[in-house]
Amino acid sequence: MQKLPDGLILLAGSVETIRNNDVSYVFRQKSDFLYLTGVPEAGYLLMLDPKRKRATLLIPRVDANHRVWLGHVPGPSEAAKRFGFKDVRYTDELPALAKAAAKSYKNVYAEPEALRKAALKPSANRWGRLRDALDDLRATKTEGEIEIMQRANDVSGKGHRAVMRDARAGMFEYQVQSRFESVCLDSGLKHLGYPSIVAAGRNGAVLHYHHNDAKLRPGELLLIDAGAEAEGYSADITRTFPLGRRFSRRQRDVYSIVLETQKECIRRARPGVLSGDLHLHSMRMIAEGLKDIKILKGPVDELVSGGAVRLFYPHGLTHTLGLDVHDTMGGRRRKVRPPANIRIRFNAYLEPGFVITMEPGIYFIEALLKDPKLREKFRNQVDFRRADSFLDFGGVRIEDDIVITSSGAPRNLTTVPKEIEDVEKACGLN
Ligand SMILES: [Mn+2]
Repeated sequence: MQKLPDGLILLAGSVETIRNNDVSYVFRQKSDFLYLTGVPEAGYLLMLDPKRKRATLLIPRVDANHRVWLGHVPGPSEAAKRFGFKDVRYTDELPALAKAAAKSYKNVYAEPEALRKAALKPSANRWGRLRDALDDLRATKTEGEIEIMQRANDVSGKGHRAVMRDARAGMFEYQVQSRFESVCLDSGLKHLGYPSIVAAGRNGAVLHYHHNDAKLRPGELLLIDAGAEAEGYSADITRTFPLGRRFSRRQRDVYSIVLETQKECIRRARPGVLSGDLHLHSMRMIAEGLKDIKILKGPVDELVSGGAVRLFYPHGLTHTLGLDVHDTMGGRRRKVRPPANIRIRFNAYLEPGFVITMEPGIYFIEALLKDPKLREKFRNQVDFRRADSFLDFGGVRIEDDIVITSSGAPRNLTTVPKEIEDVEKACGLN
């Protein structure tokens, strides 16, 4: 209301989505609506009237039949208490309420769906500005939000530790997934922030692998990227560990490059630092490391600017995290030019209260390494014969969730083992 004092503000929550016949998809509230209301129920609306400093929560009017099938649904006084609103009305009252309130304003700031429900004329609507205001607000987390995100991380971390302890050759990837997800559900977190990636061996080189149905073989690496959400706020954690008690020599070599890169980028994640510069730095460190193990050759600057390092590290270092696993960045990213010639989605000056991931990786991706055009283009910078010998390796990614703080040192929400000896200890049984 402070950001948009000159218009009526309307937002719609999610409604149930039919999967087939009378079966719905699992319900997930829209992140913006959850952010402003904390309401996890379907069919709600929100009206904010800045001049009168009034927030009205609108709840669906349900009939007895609905209660027969779905049980208890809060009425107005219960919703007021549970969600902390003084003013609660039924959604079928919205057109009359909105029409009266809109008389005091020239503008309406409404999500298209909410505008339709309010039966207001679209001409005065400035949805883009509401979108931007919400993005700005959501980009910086409060202490309370960070506490919830710590809980999502703690529970997800427990799941990751259980996976390290229990995963062993002979199991299937979906059994590892089940181990992780059962810990989260068992701790009361019913939803994941994104589909779990459980990738053994060469599947680890598929960035958004989702089949999760291969058998785990001894000596392979297992990469698991998984996080649960608490009150809508997601964790986003990746670990890579050996199936078999110890990392092999080459697994250790590649893992160490990724780990050192990740730790250095976390150390540098401070207010005022451009996330694009961190990404650039991570590319340099990975190029350096791949030179050390004789996969890349030539000056690091050229490996980075020419794109050779991108064959092995083709994704971003970091993204914001919150109610969406790839969260909002506000208007901040539009104002900043990315460093060098790198193309990245998240490019903004870090601010206190940002929660971001830090997730460098190295992969041996057949689709890139076997591409004749790329082989020709990078023939002086990549030792392809050596790189080919890693095609069964898969990939390594290590990902933690970091809070940017005003005092300087970043706060790491993720507590899953990542140092080589700690990982080997945590994998003690497999
Ligand atoms: Mn991530």
